Amino acid sequence: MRGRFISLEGGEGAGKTTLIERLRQSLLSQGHEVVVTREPGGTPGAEDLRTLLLTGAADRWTAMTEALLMYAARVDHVERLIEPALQRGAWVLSDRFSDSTIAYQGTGGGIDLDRIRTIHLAALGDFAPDLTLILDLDPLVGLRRTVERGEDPTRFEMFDTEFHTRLRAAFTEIAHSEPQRCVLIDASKSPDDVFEMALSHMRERLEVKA
Ligand code: T5A
Repeated sequence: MRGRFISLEGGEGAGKTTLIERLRQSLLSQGHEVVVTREPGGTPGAEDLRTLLLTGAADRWTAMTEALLMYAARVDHVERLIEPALQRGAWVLSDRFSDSTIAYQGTGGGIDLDRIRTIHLAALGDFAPDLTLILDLDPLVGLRRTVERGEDPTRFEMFDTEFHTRLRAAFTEIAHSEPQRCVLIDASKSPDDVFEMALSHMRERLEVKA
């Protein structure tokens, strides 16, 4: 039986990595094979592209170059990791996927969203997650969480507050426009509460038992 593909989306520091680890444990305890991955990245080639995308000056790339690099990485990721895992029945949890390109390079970077959808269609056809959990959080709270973590900021974390505010609206819009695939989760709650909300959506939509 084909596995399930779940993507996690949201602004900076919304708690995706934290939630993914809990979901991984929960799915493992049900006996599933679980593949945890991330974008940009997930395969050796895509991780090389990640370094190009996330390091250097904030204006290193234009939004269209970013979108094309994201898709170059994504095709490698889908063809070499995600699709083979789904075919052998694994559950794939990806920290970001194509909605991030719509939000960051589209709404955030000013590229017409239909141009991004055209790139997606050309690169991946109608390939899409079975479920997308969108973590909704005030961008200032999320950015503060990333600062408190003490790591060097990525290129995108250096973009201004207005950019990050547009991202939040973009993710909300995606959730409202595709309710059959996406759910919006209040990420200002505790990690336990966020996990319970995510699990409850998975039970409802993907027949998860735990
Ligand atoms: N990008 C990506 C694009 O521009 N276009 C694209 O198409 C794609 C795919 C990736 C960057 O690439 C951009 C978007 C990103 O800027 P990244 O470093 O992977 O870069 O950045 P993020 O995906 O934003 O990952 P982060 O690690 O910054 O955030 P997470 O994973 O959402 O948050 P997490 O779990 O690490 O938590 C952050 C901190 O908050 C705490 C955690 O302990 C941690 O310290 N925390 C909570 N605190 C309070 N309450 C909660 N509920 C908490 N949950 C976590």
